[in-house]
Amino acid sequence: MRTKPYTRQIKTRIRELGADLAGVADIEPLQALETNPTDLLQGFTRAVSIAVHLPAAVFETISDKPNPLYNATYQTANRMLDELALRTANSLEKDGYSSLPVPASQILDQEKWLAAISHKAVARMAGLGWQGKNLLLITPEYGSRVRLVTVLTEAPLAVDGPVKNRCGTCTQCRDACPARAIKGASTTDHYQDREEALHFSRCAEKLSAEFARMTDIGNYICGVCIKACPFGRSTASR
Ligand code: B12
Repeated sequence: MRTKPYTRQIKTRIRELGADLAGVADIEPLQALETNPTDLLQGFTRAVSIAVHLPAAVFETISDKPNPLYNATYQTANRMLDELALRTANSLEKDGYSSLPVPASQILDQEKWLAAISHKAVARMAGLGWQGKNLLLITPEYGSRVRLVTVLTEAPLAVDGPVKNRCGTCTQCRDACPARAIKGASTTDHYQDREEALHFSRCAEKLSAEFARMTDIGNYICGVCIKACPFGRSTASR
């Protein structure tokens, strides 16, 4: 198996299934992440990060809180991502490589707000974008208007590297945040913990105690710091 042509073939397959971005991270640096279960990464050598973008126009319908239109798009993107991850894992398995799809939006620890693994950390190490001041993954193509999923695999794929943070002096996400949760701190690689970038409890409480209880929402969503990011904003709404 020649690594580079096989990696290109896998990425093409993922895009043909409907993904907008795909990259490959080495598992080794990700061992430092808290995972659930703790041995989640055992036996895997690579993590494939897959992104689906949400149209900029959807975010233009948001003012200072989520709305049912964004909620529906959020749910469709999660379904697409879970399907993309499953199809990718099955396809890699058919090629002879054990592979595990990690759900797009499953919270396993409700007290600490933790999933099986951070898709943002995987995506950053897979070169899809950088971790912005809003703590989200920012891609050059779509800004934060992407949702993410991860496939852990033992397939011998060529690794992509992190890209440089391009937030600079911009503070538009901090200024727009309805919970005043974003501190506006900069990082060259990634924040050491969530508190470095956010007043974390303000964000979590706003989404769980207020937005999720709104009529026709019922999910932990917001979308305001995503809308505020100038990267990936459509020309029409700039
Ligand atoms: C729990 C959760 C929440 C909680 C807690 C949020 C939070 N800030 O942690 C609540 C409900 C509040 C929430 C809110 C939101 N969420 Co949310 N959430 C998750 C979920 C399910 C788990 C996150 C998790 O376990 N974090 C653990 C912490 C420690 O990790 P982290 O936040 O990624 O940050 C650390 C690492 O990234 C690390 N890191 C980065 N690079 C590297 C590299 C290495 C080598 C290492 C060791 C570490 C490292 O540095 C950070 C600080 O420690 C993920 C899905 C998933 N499985 O990832 C979605 C997810 C993070 N959410 C997402 C989104 C979009 C949102 C909202 C905008 C809501 C919405 N959809 O409208 C807000 C944004 C809040 C914000 N600005 O942070 C998207 C982010 C997409 C993107 N472009 O980045 C995700 C990835 C879902 C998805 N499938 O796309 N969310």
